[in-house]
Amino acid sequence: MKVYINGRFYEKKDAKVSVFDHGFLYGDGVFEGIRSYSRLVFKLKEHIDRLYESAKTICLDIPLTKEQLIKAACETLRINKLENAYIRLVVSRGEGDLGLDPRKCRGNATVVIIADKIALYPEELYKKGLEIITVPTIRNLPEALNPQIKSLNYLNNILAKIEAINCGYEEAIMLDSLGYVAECTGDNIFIVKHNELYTPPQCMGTLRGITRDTILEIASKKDIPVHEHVITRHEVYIADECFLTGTAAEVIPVVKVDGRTIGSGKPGALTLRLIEEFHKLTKREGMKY
Ligand code: PXG
Repeated sequence: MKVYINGRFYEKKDAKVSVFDHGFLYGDGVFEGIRSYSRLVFKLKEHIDRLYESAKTICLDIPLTKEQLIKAACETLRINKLENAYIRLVVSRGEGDLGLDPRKCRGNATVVIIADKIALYPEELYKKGLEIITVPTIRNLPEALNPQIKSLNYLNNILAKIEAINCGYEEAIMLDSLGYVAECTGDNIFIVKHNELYTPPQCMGTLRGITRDTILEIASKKDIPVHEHVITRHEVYIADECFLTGTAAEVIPVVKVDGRTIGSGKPGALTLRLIEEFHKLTKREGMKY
């Protein structure tokens, strides 16, 4: 495997950044997770735009133009001879000293691109559906650390993940500070009621997921009504169907939440239809490399 760091490719064993990098010392940086399917990078422009938006809010200058970064990401995929891949872009504040002050990182930001294969959940779970629970750790408040910033500070979500794992589950629902359903640790959540889709609005402590947006795009084309509306746990329990969306997990059905069976206890018809439409789109759309 070859890893891109600041314009050069390194073998995996030599792909290293300084322990004084503020990404390591403070989680000071931003990232994106992207997928490619059959040599097409899915929604690359959307991911790159979101990376630059995250960087803008934390006042981090990415030392490449969007076009240069897109070129570097495609080059990393080609050099690693990957057809179906997972791409991790990381931009950190760079090397500094032992102080929070980002001005101490005098050099450029550190840009890392890793391309590898991933399958987040075993294939059978996509057929059977996931069982998940609500956990005590709430999602970051937008006025504290806005969940729209995909920062290297993922401890909020990692704590929620640990709570789920400690209870024997793989994924967790995180609530917002008002007790509404926000999202999962690395995925957005949807429910289906009477053949209509409901998902929390992105202003309520939910990342505006690119897979989420893709589902909204498919729903609009297929005339499936969508409501971006606050959701309570009660509404999840009594939903006909439930599923999660994310670049890593793609679209995965949920069949049990906090011990309540969702709908029939099997992945729902609309969920399965959306999974099929999603995969059709990933085969058709994307940047060729
Ligand atoms: N919510 C959160 C908190 C996320 O981190 C999503 C929703 C889904 O967004 P996208 O744009 O991917 O549909 C995410 C995305 C990982 C990993 O390595 C996590 C994400 C993306 C890629 C990889 O666990 N999170």
